[in-house]
Amino acid sequence: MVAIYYYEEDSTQMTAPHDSGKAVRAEELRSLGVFYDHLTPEKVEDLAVERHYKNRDYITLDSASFPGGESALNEKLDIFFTEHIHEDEEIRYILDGEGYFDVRDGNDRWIRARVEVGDMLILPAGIYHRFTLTDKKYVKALRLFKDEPKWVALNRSEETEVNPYRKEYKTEFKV
Ligand code: KMT
Ligand code: NI
Repeated sequence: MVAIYYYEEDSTQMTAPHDSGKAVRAEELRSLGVFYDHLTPEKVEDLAVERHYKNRDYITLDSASFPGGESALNEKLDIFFTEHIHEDEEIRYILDGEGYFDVRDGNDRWIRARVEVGDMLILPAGIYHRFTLTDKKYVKALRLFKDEPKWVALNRSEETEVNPYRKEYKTEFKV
């Protein structure tokens, strides 16, 4: 089951918990436009139909099986952990292993969600976020998309501040 808390900056690696001890309720995530639920695979299929998620793929991140080995995985993780937005939802269902999703709250603080098997997380377009593995360094996830996969990550910059999807996100969720 998910654990949600304010992220604490410290000198440990990104895969360490960074747990400030200040818990965050799922409703608080909701107010940022983030959907979280713990679902069976059957319910995920219902949700995919309801929300018109037509495309999908599966991703496994672990150093033993990642194409190109550990260094390729680390490069990928550096990209995932660079703060960014997308112009589409980021929809993830955890099939095995664990991961951390960090999202910015309205005061630009990081909220960290540790997700594990059965956890579903949907990040709205325009929210600043990043992802990393836990110290177990292993996750397997289903990635769903409304239409064609939009992979582009727009790293936080002056440009993303004026991106129309970012602006729309800020207006809708008053952040
Ligand atoms: C992403 O876009 O951050 C990912 O796909 C990370 C792996 S999904 C648990
Ligand atoms: Ni992303």
